[in-house]
Amino acid sequence: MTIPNSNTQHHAAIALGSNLGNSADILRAAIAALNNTAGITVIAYSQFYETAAVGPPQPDYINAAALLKTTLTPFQLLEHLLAIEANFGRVRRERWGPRLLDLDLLLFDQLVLDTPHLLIPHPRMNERAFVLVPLSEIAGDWIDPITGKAIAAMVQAVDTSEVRLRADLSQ
Ligand code: PH2
Ligand code: MG
Ligand code: MG
Repeated sequence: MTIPNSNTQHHAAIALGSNLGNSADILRAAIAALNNTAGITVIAYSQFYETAAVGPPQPDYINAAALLKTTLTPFQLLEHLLAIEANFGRVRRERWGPRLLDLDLLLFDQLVLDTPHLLIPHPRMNERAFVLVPLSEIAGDWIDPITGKAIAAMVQAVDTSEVRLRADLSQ
């Protein structure tokens, strides 16, 4: 397996989520922070969605997705995502518990990567409407390298009834 090097441009897709604090402001600031990171350009981001929490009982989330162009490796990109989460005050407590900011790396070109610290594609994205609905807005044609299916087809296979567009928050 070859890890992409730093000389070339890659495309990456990420999921953004927050269910503590002013979540829409936090997501907007996180998108700006990503775009201000050397080696990362935000090409597009989705509208914001209010979604019922999956996992332990906790407040609804605001979720979105972003499409990046990057010269970073997947591991460097992950480090930046974790640093931006930390800058927004995230303290890791229980798994799947409430958070100020969660940035998950979903896809990186057509790479399939299985390491203890990083799995690409994100192993649960195909069952998560709160990931697939925003992602399908900006990357419907992207083919998941595991299933061979386009994101636009994958979103058809999940229950999207608890993912509500918040057009009012999405400017
Ligand atoms: N993130 C989780 C667990 N549950 N539920 C929603 N609706 N949105 C999320 O982003 C989310 C979640 C763990 O990262
Ligand atoms: Mg997550
Ligand atoms: Mg995460």
